[in-house]
Amino acid sequence: MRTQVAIIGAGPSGLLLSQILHKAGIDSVVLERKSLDYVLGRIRAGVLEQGLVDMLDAAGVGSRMHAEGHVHDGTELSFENKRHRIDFKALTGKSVMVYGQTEVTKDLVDARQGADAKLIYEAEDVALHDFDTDKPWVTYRKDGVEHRIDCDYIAGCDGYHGVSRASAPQSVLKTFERIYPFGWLGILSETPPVSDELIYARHERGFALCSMRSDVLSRYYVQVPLDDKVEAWSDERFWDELRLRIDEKAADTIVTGPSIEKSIAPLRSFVAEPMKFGRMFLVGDAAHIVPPTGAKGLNLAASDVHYLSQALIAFYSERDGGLIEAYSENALRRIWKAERFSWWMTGLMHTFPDAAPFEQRMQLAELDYVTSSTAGAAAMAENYVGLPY
Ligand code: FAS
Ligand code: PHB
Repeated sequence: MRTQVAIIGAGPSGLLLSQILHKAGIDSVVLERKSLDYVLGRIRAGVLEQGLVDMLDAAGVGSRMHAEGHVHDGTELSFENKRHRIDFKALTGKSVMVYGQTEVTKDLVDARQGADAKLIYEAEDVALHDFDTDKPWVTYRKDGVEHRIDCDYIAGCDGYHGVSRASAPQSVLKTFERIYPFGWLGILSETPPVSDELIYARHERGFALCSMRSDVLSRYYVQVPLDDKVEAWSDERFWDELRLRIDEKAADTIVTGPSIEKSIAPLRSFVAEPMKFGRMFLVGDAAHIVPPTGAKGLNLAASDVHYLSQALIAFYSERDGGLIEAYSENALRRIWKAERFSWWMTGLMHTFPDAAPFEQRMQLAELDYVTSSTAGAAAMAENYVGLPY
């Protein structure tokens, strides 16, 4: 088989890249190691920046998002039993869209399947070859049969545990990482959200987040120790702990119910540089991870896809390779600013086991500043709604 761009991974990065290239008349094949059902069963991000909303619209997959998603003009920071609203719209003129990553993935799969795209699920042992030459190729096994795909470029959209970054020359690859001393226990429940907007809560017992997927589907998180186990958390224990960490008004009005999904995710900051190795590119979680506190993970994958798709379109339409050569530098400039914001917001809202009383006071002073200063609130708001591409 031959294609112009071989895409490894059918998460949001791989599917969005494939759809945008298709709209530009560029052929791709997407190789995914899991089944479609497995990919669609993952519960992940919930907040879309305007940049991603615009990309989904341009890719022709935004209609259900606009019909079912919720536009949020602000968010609430809760600490010392009081809620403070950060008014994105007034401070930046922008909003965010609350619409689950699972739904984005479903919309992209529907669009790709509708265009008879070559999406190959349960592709085993994907391997990348000769991407340091102008004739790269990829191999994989499907139903016991080995296959080869010759291509012009390889897009490694295969996430943090994928094969693409592992295939990069390790002597060239540089990584930067911070592992946080806690995780997030998240649940999904078929209950009405406790508030119209998200509530980020800082409490001495630990961070909590009240989010949602729709008017009847809520998403909640509490910070837990790194060695905690989901089995140790009954629904009742979760709801009791969440009530202790959010403000009294929310605790008194929250509607609880059985969890339909419950899991613990670790938190890390991670960046791999560079993001281009010959004719192979790293995209999305394959190149970087952020703690979900700033709601940046999915949105950073989108801006990588923006830079790479623009570069490939310029190459195939005008034989201009300039943006291809600049891909890594362009993507990393935005990535590092989102890494900084995610690290800052995580430090602001979580309790750190080894934090001295002085650091705890610094957290409260920073929260007091951000919620009482227009400049402080604007700095948070412009990062949360998404810095320009
Ligand atoms: P993904 O990891 O989504 O997709 C990579 C795909 O490649 C997967 O389908 C995988 O199966 C496939 N793959 C891997 N290795 C392969 C191989 N060798 N061959 C073929 N295919 C291979 N972000 C937020 O903004 N907000 C959140 O609240 C949030 N919560 C998260 C919770 C969890 C538990 C996790 C893990 C992440 C969360 N994220 C969140 C981040 C997440 O949304 C990612 O940023 C987003 O999925 C990135 O998309 P991709 O780059 O496509 O990577
Ligand atoms: C979510 O709804 O899953 C969500 C929202 C905002 C975050 C993290 C997760 O910062």
